[in-house]
Amino acid sequence: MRCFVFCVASFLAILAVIALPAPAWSAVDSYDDLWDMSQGTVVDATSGALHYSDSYRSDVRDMFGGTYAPLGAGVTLFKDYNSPYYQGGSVQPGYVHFVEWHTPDAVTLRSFMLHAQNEGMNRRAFNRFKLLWGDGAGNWTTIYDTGPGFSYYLHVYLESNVAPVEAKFFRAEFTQAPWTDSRAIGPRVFELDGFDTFLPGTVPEPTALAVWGLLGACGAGLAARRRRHAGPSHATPTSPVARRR
Ligand SMILES: [Ca+2]
Repeated sequence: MRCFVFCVASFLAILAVIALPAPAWSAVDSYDDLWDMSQGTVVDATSGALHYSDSYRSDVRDMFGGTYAPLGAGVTLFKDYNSPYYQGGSVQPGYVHFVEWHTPDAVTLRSFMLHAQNEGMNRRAFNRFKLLWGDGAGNWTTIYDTGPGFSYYLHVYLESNVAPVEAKFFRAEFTQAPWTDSRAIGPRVFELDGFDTFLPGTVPEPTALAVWGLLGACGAGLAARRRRHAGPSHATPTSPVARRR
């Protein structure tokens, strides 16, 4: 009985701790993340940002916290066409816009956040996003892939944990979505952030682990008490390998 009371009291105490208000978290652009220009990130290659003239151009570095572009500083617009004043669309649905960058030193990536916004009517939209890491020798491995058919209406914060990867070279791909207005085609990306932590609230907190550990211990204790009252068990021990099967 004393064990039961102890377990219940401990469980309620821990519940009181984890019931305390947790800091609210909402998706916001970060300017000190692993990939931010403020941390020394360097863009190595890109399919191209919108560039009609020196004063009417975007900059791919602006999706990493930069403010280089005279057109919409802080936001990257990928190219609409290959060259200024060329009215034939060189960017077709399915075209893969990309950017490659590296960090000063290898980092451990555990999550990312992509903030993008089209302009309605599928202007500046993409329908697939891929994130990859590289070995510096031109070999790329996928970290995250929405798969084809990804869609969002107007505004998206795409965020996800990833299997931790230690890398210095990264690549992002945005597949051109069909458009309904040919005056604005190239995807519009506000920010792409990388983090060495998992997204808050998506992994078990130590207190939660303590609850499950305590429940497990209590369950084992109560089961042992039942066995003592019920007499010896004749169950055949099962090996860990057999249990996994
Ligand atoms: Ca950033």
